[in-house]
Amino acid sequence: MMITDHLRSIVGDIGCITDPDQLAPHLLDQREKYRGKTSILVRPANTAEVAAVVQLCADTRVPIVPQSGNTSMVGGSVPNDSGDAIILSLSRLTTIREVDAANYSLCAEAGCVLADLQAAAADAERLLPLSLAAEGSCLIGGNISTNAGGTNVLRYGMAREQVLGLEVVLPNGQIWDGLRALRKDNTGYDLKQLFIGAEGTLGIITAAMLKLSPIPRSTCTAWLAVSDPEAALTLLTCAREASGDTVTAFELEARRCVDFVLRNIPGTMDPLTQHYDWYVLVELTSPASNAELDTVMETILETAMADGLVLDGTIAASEAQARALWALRENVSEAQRPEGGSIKHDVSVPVSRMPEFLRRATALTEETIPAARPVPFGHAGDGNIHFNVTQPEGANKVEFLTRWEELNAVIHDLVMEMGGSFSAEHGIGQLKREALVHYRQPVEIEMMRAIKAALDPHGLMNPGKVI
Ligand code: FAD
Ligand code: 2HG
Ligand code: ZN
Repeated sequence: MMITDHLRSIVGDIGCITDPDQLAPHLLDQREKYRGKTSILVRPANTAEVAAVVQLCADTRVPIVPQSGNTSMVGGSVPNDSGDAIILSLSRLTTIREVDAANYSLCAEAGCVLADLQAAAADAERLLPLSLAAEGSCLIGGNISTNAGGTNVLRYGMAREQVLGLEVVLPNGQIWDGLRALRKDNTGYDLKQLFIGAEGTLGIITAAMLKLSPIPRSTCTAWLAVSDPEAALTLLTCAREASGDTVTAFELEARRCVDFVLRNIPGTMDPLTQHYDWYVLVELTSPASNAELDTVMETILETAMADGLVLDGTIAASEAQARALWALRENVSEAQRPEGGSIKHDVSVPVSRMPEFLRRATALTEETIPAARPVPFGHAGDGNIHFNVTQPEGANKVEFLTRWEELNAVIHDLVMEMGGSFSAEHGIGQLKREALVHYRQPVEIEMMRAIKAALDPHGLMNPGKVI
């Protein structure tokens, strides 16, 4: 029997896609940088079927590319162009197995859409804090496999900090049930950490026990113009102190980002009459219904305006207004597309050095590609800047993108010199494999290779990614 027939006997016709037209969207990454090949995508219906597929692939030495929402920013979820690998999609594992409100935990299968899990937590009057612009299409298994960040990291941490336990199918097809719903469990190595952020190179996550938080009952969202990133940094400290550390989001963006959004995303509006160089979106939240966060924000702003940190701003008076302010931030990534080619840098530095980084990175970009347009934005409260650089106006996109590695090297060298990271939240995938070996210490690479060899001795799990 051919492997395809074997796979079909495990997952049935409904779980097999072999039609080239249906396969096509699964072969192209969302940035349209990598196009791979495969002859089959399998969609198992449950953990037992995942395990049977993985065991068959282990026995026959067929590589597997796990795929969730295919929103990876680093080409992690598409196969290479050899056509050797199958795609294993988790999209049919959609059961929420348990919500335990008193334990502040939720157990869900890997194929649940992040936004659906946020809604399920909210139904139980709890918060699943992980939040990112792709939340309507990314799946929780993909989020955990990339250790996703997003807009609430400042307060709640990355995906890793929201995982209490995992169920994983190991590369030999064994099922590991690590779905413990405990806050405290010091019993040997914390094995789940191996799979969080492993980008599918060590096993397949089939379910997760997630940590929930109290639901916010008071929220205040403000859109503020600041003179420069230094002012933003001072404002962050003031806001954290004056609000009793209730700052949940602190997102920075340059004027060019706002221009791109207003120009390219229908229905968006500039809430301020004048133009400024820099903006921050600040959100305060509290589980207390009487937290009076608008008053807290107004007090923060009075002082910040008197000190010249904040030049202008608006506080959302309704949920609809808050959503409109968020649209100015969440659409920046999408708004770049119509402007042509974009060379991306998902980097972090210590929060205290973020203004220095922005100054130096902008100057280096001007030196390297003079008319290119820096589009810096991101999770400034975490020191994570998406230092994206859009092509010069009217330039040739393909020609501009040939400068990708050159500009990456300049910006990544700067980041490393400043004690930062060349991949803050998007991971390594195919895009940053060489950078990983270049920038991480040999001893770190050795440890990573040892772990990979121990768990996946035949190198079948997402080959060509990460390590
Ligand atoms: P995929 O893209 O399908 O997969 C991601 C990786 O995990 C791949 O290597 C894949 O092989 C592996 N994988 C997938 N599922 C499993 C599984 N069940 N078991 C083992 N391995 C698996 N990221 C951030 O961190 N912060 C952001 O703010 C952010 N914003 C984004 C905004 C937009 C508009 C887009 C398009 C992407 C954004 N991302 C962001 C990038 C991306 O990492 C996240 O969207 C998300 O975490 C990926 O989830 P996914 O379901 O699409 O996974
Ligand atoms: C965001 O924060 C995402 O919006 C996307 O991480 C960043 O497009 C990008 O580079
Ligand atoms: Zn981001």
